[in-house]
Amino acid sequence: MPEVEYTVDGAVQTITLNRPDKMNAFNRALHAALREALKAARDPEVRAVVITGAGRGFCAGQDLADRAVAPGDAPIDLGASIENNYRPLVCALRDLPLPVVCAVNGVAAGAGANVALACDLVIATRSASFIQAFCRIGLIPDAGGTFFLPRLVGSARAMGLALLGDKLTAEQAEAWGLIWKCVDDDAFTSHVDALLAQLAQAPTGGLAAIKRTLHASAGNTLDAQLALERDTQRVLGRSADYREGVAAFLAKRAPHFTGR
Ligand code: T3D
Repeated sequence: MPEVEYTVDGAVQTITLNRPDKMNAFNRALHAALREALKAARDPEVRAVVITGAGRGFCAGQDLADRAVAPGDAPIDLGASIENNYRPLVCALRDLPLPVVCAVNGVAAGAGANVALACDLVIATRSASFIQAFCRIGLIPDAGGTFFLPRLVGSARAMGLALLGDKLTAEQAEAWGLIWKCVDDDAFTSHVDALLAQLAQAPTGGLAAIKRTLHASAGNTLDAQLALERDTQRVLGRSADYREGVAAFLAKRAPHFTGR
């Protein structure tokens, strides 16, 4: 059974983390397969990506059974795990010039929670939850957690989540602005499908630019950001999708974007 399954339907690539008996925890094989899937998402036919989990959980973070850390064992280099696996994963999600939706179908713990937060839109079932489990085993929130948490929910809530490792329900996560939306479990699939259909028909280059510029704002001054907006709008103004959007508006018809 492959650790990650991916399929393309129309312009939507669906990536499923597939170790359900281990709550889709990350081992080396799952990391490698996920990297492969995200590479495949660069196919020009793909215009939106969704990542979800098989079974009742989304992802329980690092597979702790992979770690030989009994007292007396030689210490292991977790830095290498971050450098070779989690860092490239978060960068791949951020750098993909497409909207990436994380469809959190159940618990998202440890790096599983933060990989979700590295995606562009997070939608979760009402029964899902988010757990910064790292403090329970003497680690810090990785996979971008120390970056995303304070930016998304502010430092008081970020500290509380990271220091206490309590379960945050999807409903609370939405109320706090940690995720985009929490929806009833029985409406989840149809909600996710509709979201993906909308994104896949949108002006893909424009969405990629929105993603890039919003992310860039975290490290920019206002002046630098205004310059980036000018330069980005200059490029987008030359695109076929911009011309189509304006023409469709003026003709009072639905636009047909090609992603170019
Ligand atoms: O090491 C490095 O590379 C550094 C990077 C670290 C990144 C990290 O992610 S560190 C944090 C690791 N994750 C955790 O600490 C979370 C551990 N899991 C849990 O707290 C709970 O399992 C959950 C809250 C996720 C789910 O709880 P529950 O009660 O719904 O399910 P369960 O019964 O605990 O788990 C179901 C099965 O999945 C179970 O296996 P079994 O007994 O049926 O054979 C359980 O052992 C397994 N499982 C869950 N999480 C992990 C796991 N197996 C390995 N690693 C896991 N992280």
